Amino acid sequence: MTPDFIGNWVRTCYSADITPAMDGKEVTLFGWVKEIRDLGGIRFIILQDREGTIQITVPRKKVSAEVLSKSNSLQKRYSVGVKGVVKKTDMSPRGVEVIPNEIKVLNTAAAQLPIDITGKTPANIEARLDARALDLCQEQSIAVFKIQHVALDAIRSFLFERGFLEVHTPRIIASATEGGAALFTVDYFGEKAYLAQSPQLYKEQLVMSLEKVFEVGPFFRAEASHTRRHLSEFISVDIEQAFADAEDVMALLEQVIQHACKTVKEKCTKELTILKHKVEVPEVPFKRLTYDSVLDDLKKEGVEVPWGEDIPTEAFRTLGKLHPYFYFITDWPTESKAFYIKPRDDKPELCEGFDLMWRWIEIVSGGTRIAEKDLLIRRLKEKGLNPESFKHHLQAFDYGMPPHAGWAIGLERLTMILTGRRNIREVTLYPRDRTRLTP
Ligand code: AMO
Repeated sequence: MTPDFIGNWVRTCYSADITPAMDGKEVTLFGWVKEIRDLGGIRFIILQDREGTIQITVPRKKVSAEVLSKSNSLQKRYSVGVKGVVKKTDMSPRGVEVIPNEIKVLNTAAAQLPIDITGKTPANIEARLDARALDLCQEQSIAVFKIQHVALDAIRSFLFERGFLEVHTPRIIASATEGGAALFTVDYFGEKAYLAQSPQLYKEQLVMSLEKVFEVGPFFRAEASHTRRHLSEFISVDIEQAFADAEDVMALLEQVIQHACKTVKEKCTKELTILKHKVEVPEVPFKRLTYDSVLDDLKKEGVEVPWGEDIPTEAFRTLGKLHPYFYFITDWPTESKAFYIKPRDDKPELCEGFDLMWRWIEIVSGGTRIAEKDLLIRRLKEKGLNPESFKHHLQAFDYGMPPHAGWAIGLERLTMILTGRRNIREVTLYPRDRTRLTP
């Protein structure tokens, strides 16, 4: 079948814009065939676009021979244009239908689709990811990424309004920032380079000039673990602020999270209904628990974590039951955090690093940074890192590095919370993990 040319057709509205009040109006729609139902004398075509669906009703005896033949040729996922008249009706779920005057078939689709796009027969996640381009056409998938878009837009505007500048730091780097184990190596013109795990060192250097910066972008971790919350490539929303400490950026963070939840709740009612999910707007300030108090609480629950160690996932699950919403964990042992986190002045065995948790999942990590060069060199050595590999970064500390602090939100993990999805792969367009490099 030769596809029709789009010609001079211009979309007048999306499916979701059509209301009974538009009765009698002519519209031009573009989209895809989602379902076809035949009732003898009438054919119903459910047309889907980004914003939803609309019923195209073809009364066989009343339409032209050409419209009839075009409508008979349609199959699921055909890409089509429809010019027609809006009709108010009690017979369709939305109270409206469109009677076509002209149909253009812009492209055809395979007769056998690898997954059921109506969502009636849910496929498992691997089958969905194998056919990701098609899977993303499902209304649940579209709802997930619209919510992510709205949340990120809310976060960006919030930061712009508070004077943060958006920056872009390198993805190809010469030394590790977040521990050496989880690095991907790159052959950089014969020299060994790495994919950035975070913008940590660059965002810190930028506070000397731009003072308040943020960056949204992909970062890379060669994660050995295959879990429902780890990816090899994830989107990080990073901020760094001069003349600030952990308390300042924690206060900013809880407002950012509250604002993102509020905006999604207000603007995404349709998407949340599709996903059968509710978003609660959290009250601020969030609960602040110290690492020591967390260990005590866990002990009471029969879970022992040796002091100084990171908290294992199983212990976090127990903690998540005790605190079923957002909470901070502060005052971590200095040893458990990265070299750039500032030890407390009064108790150097503890540091000014924090994590923001949602139930059992860590969604943000941040802290006050070390601004003093000698201390930073000492911490690098204590972590078994060679200061020589960090000489370009360390040099910045000779030029008036101000006290500073910052954090990074894992965008996919935030999206999981906002959409109620339990696997990070569902909220990632094209996830990369240990076993998946395609599509
Ligand atoms: P951290 O390593 O804790 O901190 O990362 C910050 C946040 O990013 C998300 N995240 C991930 N999401 C999916 N898959 C992964 N493999 C993954 N790794 C991390 C998490 C996490 O809380 N430079 C510091 C941040 C800072 O101090 O500013 C850092 O990278 O949600």
